[in-house]
Amino acid sequence: MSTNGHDKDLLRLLDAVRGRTKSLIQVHNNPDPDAIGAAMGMRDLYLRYLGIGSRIVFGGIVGRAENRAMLRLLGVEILPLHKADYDDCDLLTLVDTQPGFGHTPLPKGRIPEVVVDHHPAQDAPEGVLFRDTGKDVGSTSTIVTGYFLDYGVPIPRDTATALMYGIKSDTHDLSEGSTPADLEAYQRLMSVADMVTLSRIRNARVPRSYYAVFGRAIENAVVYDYACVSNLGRIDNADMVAEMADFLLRCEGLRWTMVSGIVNKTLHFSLRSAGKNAHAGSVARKAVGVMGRAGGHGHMAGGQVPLGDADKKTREGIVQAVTDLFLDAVKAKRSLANSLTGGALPDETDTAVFEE
Ligand SMILES: [Mn+2]
Repeated sequence: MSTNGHDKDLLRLLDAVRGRTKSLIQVHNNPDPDAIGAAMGMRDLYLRYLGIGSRIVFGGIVGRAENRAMLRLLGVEILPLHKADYDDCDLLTLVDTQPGFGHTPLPKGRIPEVVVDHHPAQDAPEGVLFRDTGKDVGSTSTIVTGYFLDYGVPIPRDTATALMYGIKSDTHDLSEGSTPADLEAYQRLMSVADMVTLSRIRNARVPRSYYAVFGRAIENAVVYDYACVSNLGRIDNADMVAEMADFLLRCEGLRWTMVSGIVNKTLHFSLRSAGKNAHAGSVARKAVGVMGRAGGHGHMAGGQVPLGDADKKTREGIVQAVTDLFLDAVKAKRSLANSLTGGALPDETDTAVFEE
């Protein structure tokens, strides 16, 4: 791909790993479409040029209905992390993540041979044979698409569909954080990808519990000034806090949303900001204080607070503490608290349309 100026990357990669026969491709826990798409691309390149199959492995779960549909409809075979045999692997590839990242556990001392990732580059440990990090692109799928495009390597249709979806979702439809390289990769993939399957992925059927979570998100939402906070209580899928934080941020007049929910013994929360220089990551770190961990970038961030065996009252206290620290960090006035939907409609349902 001419725009990224790294058109020898595929050659360097293949030179570094030639002769390897047992491949594991690991993505971060609870993988997203970008991680899955990029992993599929690496799998196909190894098959084509090294003649070897790969197992795609990760920990956690795939929660979002769209992501589950992606695996199903594109026939992606995956191996749960606990079944990965690192000893019987001479080619470990990390995709959409890097060594040392908390959401990508590795056996102690195991150094991956290959690292391909678009997040800010960390120092790689010695022993990494090929590293492609630190490029100014919005997704790992863009980097992997580049390997194909630079040498005119045909992209299998399912993989093109996955890479396209990966770029789309990591760049918010090619808006925030996207670069010309993302757009070029996306456009080139369009002619190969299966748009019908992509649409079926994006409109995946969801369980009724999905709507129950929406109901709770709206019901429990309190607007303080320009910041909206909602706690979902117990949920079975941590991805929902991010999805609801996005959903609520569309409300006019809001600059911040924070949505939290409890999965097993952990409070998960997501922050979203509509502002330009929002520093959501630093707000998230202030919101957890010393209680847990948090991270993120400009517009979006998230965090977790371990709850242990805390009783209901203690759990509520922790949610309140996170809320208070968040409102302080974004300087929202508590005196202007209101329910999200209060006063938004006339008191009685207008039935005029049904009358003669
Ligand atoms: Mn990514």
